[in-house]
Amino acid sequence: MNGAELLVLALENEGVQQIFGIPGEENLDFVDALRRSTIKLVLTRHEQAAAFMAATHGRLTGKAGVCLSTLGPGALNLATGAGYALLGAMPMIMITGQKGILSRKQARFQIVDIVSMMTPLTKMAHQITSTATIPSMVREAFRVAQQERPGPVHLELPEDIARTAAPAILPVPAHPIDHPVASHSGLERAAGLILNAKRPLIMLGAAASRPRLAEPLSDFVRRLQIPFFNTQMGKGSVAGGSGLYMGTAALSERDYVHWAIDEADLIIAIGHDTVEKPPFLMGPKGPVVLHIGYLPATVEEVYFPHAEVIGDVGQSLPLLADRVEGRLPEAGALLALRDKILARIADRAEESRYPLTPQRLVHDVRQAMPEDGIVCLDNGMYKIWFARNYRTHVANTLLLDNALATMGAGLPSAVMAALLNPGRRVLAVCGDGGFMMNAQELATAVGLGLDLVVLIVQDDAYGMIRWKQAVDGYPDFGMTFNNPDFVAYAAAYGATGSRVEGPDDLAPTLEKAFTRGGVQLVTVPVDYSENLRVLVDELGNQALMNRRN
Ligand SMILES: Cc1ncc(C[n+]2csc(CCOP(=O)(O)OP(=O)(O)O)c2C)c(N)n1
Ligand SMILES: [Mg+2]
Repeated sequence: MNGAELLVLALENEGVQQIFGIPGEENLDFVDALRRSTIKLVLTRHEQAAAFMAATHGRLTGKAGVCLSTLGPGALNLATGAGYALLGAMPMIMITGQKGILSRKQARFQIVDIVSMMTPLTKMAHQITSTATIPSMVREAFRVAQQERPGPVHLELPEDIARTAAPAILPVPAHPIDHPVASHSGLERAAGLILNAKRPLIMLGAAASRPRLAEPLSDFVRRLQIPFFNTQMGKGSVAGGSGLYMGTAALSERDYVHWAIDEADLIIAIGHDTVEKPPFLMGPKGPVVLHIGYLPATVEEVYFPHAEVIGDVGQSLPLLADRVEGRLPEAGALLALRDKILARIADRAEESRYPLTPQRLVHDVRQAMPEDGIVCLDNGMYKIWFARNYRTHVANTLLLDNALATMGAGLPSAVMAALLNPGRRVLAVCGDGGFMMNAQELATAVGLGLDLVVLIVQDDAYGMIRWKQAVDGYPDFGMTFNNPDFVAYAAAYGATGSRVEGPDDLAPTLEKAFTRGGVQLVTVPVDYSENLRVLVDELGNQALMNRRN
């Protein structure tokens, strides 16, 4: 057995079923060991996409996804994916090759210091320098990647270590890890705050979307009957129509959901992670914030909780509910605002206009998606509209990145979601800018034989930046571009393309695309004048009126 075979054995021991990436010659022993293993090698067309796929595996399953690249250029291409997994708290292992470390037959050709590059982008980055350490290093890598707060880990395997004879060491078996449970005093303090609140509100943050939390969270909300809102990455974590959903905070202030936030005297923030664009801004005047998380909150200018319940969230929630359930006559105080908020959000959702308004676009996508369908967003202006307007009923059915907020992850994340959920509808929603950043992964999707629909929101521009430019009073400059013919582009990959050509055409076009199966590309033109009308004029005026009152 050589080092590469021992590494593959250790990965099998962790339950790894597929590795995404692009090998280089320094990985050939590793690839050969994969050939003789149970692990499938999924080739992508760019390492960045491989990292997005592996990270999404971690996000959706809690088990680290694995990606692979060569040294230098390939490893550098993983950097954005590392940042995505680090900020997004997604467990991922990145394995990269390197020239031999025991001699330097090619001098410095292709060598850059990848471990140093990865160090600030990961929870841990190591070069493997001895075959004997491989089993323990791999176990440690998965433990670190998967344990709260999850994130990426990098292992570099130099080609001579890969080829060196390895001692027959068994992989280190994984043992069950229980998270520490919240302290009695923390739970009592929290219960006291909740019992005293006159207008309590729950906020579900990014960590609330951990796959194992869906049930305890839903139970908690149902038992307390306190209304809740989400951050963008906390969307969909309460199952079913609870009647308690108050909205999603896609903006930091002044949106309709902030009517409730501004009225609340206690916000119970479950799993909030300050990597997200702030869902509300704390200031000297309140409200009181109770932070429930696996780890203490980082203290920020805009987030400095007054009390915390730290420990396994899945265990904290029932313990807390036991202390307050049935003793909260004011639990629903803020519910009076619910209808008003949701009605404002739904405004113009069914308006027939061509090009489509973002509201109509979100509405029609929801029509085409069953409750358990998964929508994976890239980054662009439409993300704000989906976060505000798209109602979710099942955990992790709207995947978006409000942490690194990188363009280019929409399609790769959807490829992973489709691979993991072959029976469910999966839709990638990308801008015409973001789609083109990893459009080559259409080839990966077609090669994998996936059923996947990609919706391109077309404005022939980097719309979000164009919008910011306008809002900040700059002249309209430099943000528009020419697009390829997306239908022909899809056909070139062996996928099928279609265009939405009328105001009422989107839902039926999506329906047709899902029914046909395979990889389907649908383009829809969008009218982004609503960005100014709603997100600036309407909400700006609203804020002024609120101030006058
Ligand atoms: C990799 C990367 N580059 C640049 C940005 C900055 N940025 C955020 S949104 C955006 C425009 C996105 O354009 P598009 O994908 O067409 O979506 P639209 O806003 O037009 O709907 C840009 C350039 C980013 N977030 N990520
Ligand atoms: Mg665009």
